[in-house]
Amino acid sequence: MTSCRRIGLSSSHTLIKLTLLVLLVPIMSIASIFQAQAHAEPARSKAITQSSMKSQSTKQVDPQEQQLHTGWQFRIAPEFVQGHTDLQNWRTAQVPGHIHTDLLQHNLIQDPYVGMAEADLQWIGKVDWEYQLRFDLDASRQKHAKKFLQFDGIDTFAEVRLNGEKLMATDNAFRSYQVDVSHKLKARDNLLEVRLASPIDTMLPRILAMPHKLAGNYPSPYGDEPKDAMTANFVRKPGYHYGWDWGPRYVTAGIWRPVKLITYDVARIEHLAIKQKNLNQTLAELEAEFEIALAPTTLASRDQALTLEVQVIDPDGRTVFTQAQALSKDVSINPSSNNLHSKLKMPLQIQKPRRWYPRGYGQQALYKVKSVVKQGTVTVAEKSQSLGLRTVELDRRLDEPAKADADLSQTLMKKPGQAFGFVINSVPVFAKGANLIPFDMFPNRISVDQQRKILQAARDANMNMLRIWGGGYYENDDFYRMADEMGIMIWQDFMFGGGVVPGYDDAFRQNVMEEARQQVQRLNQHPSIVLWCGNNEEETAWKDWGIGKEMQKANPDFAHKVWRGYQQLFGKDLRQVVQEHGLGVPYWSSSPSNDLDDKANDSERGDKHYWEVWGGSKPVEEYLRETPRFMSEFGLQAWPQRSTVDVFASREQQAIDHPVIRQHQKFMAGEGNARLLHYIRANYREPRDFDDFLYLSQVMQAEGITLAIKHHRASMPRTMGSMYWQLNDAWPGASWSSIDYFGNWKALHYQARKAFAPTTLVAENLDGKTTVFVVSDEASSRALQLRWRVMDFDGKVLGEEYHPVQSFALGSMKVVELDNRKLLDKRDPRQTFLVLELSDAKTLIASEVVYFEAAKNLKLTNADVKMRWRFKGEYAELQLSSATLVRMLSIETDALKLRLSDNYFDLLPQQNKVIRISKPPAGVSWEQVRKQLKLRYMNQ
Ligand code: BMA
Repeated sequence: MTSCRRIGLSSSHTLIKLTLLVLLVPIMSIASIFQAQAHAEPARSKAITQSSMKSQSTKQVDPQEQQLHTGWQFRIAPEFVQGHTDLQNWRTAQVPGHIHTDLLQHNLIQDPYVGMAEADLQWIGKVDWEYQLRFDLDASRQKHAKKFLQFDGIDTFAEVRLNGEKLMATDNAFRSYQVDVSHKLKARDNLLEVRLASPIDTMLPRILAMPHKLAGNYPSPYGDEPKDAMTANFVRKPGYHYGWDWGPRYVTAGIWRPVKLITYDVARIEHLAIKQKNLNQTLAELEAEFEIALAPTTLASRDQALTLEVQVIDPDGRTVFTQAQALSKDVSINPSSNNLHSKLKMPLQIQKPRRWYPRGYGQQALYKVKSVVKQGTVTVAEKSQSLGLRTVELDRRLDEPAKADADLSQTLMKKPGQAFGFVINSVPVFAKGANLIPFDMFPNRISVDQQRKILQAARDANMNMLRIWGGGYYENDDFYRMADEMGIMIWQDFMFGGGVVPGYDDAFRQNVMEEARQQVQRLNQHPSIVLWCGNNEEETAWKDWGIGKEMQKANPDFAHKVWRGYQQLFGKDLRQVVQEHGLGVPYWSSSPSNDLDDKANDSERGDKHYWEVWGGSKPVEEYLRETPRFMSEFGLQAWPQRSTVDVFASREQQAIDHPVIRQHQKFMAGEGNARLLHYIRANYREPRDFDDFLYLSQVMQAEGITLAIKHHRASMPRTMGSMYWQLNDAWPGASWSSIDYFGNWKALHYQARKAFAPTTLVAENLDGKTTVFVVSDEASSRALQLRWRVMDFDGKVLGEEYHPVQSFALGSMKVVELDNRKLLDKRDPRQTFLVLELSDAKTLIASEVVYFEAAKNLKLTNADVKMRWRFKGEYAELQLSSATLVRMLSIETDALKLRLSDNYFDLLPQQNKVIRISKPPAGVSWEQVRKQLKLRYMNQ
């Protein structure tokens, strides 16, 4: 059974047929598109990213670790050879990697992102695979007393053997597994074997035997698993691999995170957690907690004492604290690894500490804590960690009863509303951002540079928070390190993405707890992480989508057991892990929720996912009537630009209802385009052709989402966050993202940058009134000036006023409410508009344009946009101007991959707008840019 929440408008909406376009460009492979990518991207030979590409990671190399990444091979498991004889021989494999990308690397399958590949590739998830590595032990490591094999991530059901002997079985892709192999390794020719079982078929017998199934999210349309016996919610594996409403179904398998050999002779620093005891202007009092594993030989030789030396280095590289302490010989056995270990606490102090702030609120000061274990004067173990000092609180205050309410008894009876907002270093921070989904179906082929590009785009759009959504995976260390450096706060979901999970099953919960402990311990030093959240939409699915009620009807006892299991896992167990290991970061049981309050998705309390617009087909203006405490999800779809569509569809296939296009539109199995047309038709025009459809979908998305963002910001402090769904894409296709799979900005991303600007103007046109607000995330108030003009489309000013305003620090202020009828003064609303500008003594800070009619009703004249070029070597300036108003001008550079300082804007009559354009990639001349660049706008 699946959820039916976002269905709304019927699919009976007739799709328009578009004239088939002439085939101009053959389908490019994902590979060649990547090659044509921005010059910053290194060239790659295939869709597959070579491991060498990932070398940009700045992570320090630990001398006790050796990566086991070269020399792996793969093949299909012998029992599955029938029908796949071509796969029975060993071939070179990429580790870390995925089976799909290995098959693609050897041209054994078609590109999973191109055309209609999906149905044909489902068999990959239904067979077993084998990986093997032969390796010698480095001479330097042979003599080490302790040797461990560590897999940081195996996806998912694996049996691991070393030299013929079974080492372990795994069943959780989010866990790291470590085995002691001190007595199992040979000097030469070790054989490490990993057999990966089909995730679907491993689970299926168990699910089929259940009298009542648990509702999952997206059933497979391909028959690889029964629609009423979904396996995904029982498996600790990225949920989106099983298909989502923005991505394909590829139930992949693989050794997807690093494999290491860890060896040492004396000691190893396993964990370091730095607790903040007290933080004020003059002093930071910290306590470093070490867990140090010791080799038995170390204990035997009590003659040479071990010391731990710690050094704190400030953001400028100066050592500001040092401390040494003898290592106690009080050791215990670590139950999870069976290692001898010693726990040690050491107080640290930093005078005049510099704090870490989210972007826009201060600097991202990062200290470094270096620790070494010494035996005499010899360093035997070391560990470095960065440290950001900051406090995080969740504002959960109850609303005070409304004073103006005449009927006191009514007021007292009403349950008070309850805030949800982040307070960092005692400053209430309005969260501006978006939801992040996985970067790829096969995440390991994404390089650190590609991750950085997406994070940088978030930062460039004035965002300060991203939510790592629960249907994917926990990101790698590099990602969080970059978020720390950029000041992007991270709302981290645990990996539960919708669909009921068997929380009642003790073994399942134990498995999750170990995963959670590992992940929280791995990530707790990152100041960017400001929230751990139990899951995505599981509570609301149970309470609001009918899942709980249906199960209650079918089997009340089982329903009771399932809900109890939910409360145990998300209400207690995960909360406890975060309390123990999260270093003070708050826990929230589900998004949306009020942390297990009666109602899960409440506009008065907690965080909100609002999908009446899009899912419920309500008009975008409804965003102005929804004012929650924290908007953690809302979204509108748009298609990516033409060059991205070219990757998977030929020009002939590029029509709204073509099967290839529908295959890349996952909302309601291809019906999402009807929903898009519904919104485009409501406010804009009928798309003239497929290109126009792409353009209008982006314009619609940008204007709709920024309407909501601005409303949320204007509603501060009642509303303290605006996080749209979704920032990025996992493959090239239609989705709610503002950046496409290749990193290209959609219209929304340009407009979100303005809507999220530190200080801006908001003009809400609703019910015949235009209400103007000034909102600001700046720490102090400023004297500003507001000017507004009523104009016609030829630029004639019909009325003008100036108002001094004092902006409100960290808040929103209503400046004026204007009556639209008075503003218009009987003039035609179809050719009159309002321009508002906010400036300080010197510069224009923000501007807003208000129309009194939907774009489709405006009497736009056929504008003649003048382009004037100035070439400056490294960049060019393009000056755009027009005598009359140009609505939603888009500069289309398509496959050229140029960076533009702005795009998708209204060009006011007689305005001169200068756009800065980055230098084209090697091999493309400015002359070509000039010829290929096209303008598109609503007037045409
Ligand atoms: C949100 C998410 C996803 C989904 C998106 C669009 O609520 O949590 O599950 O992809 O909506 O429907």
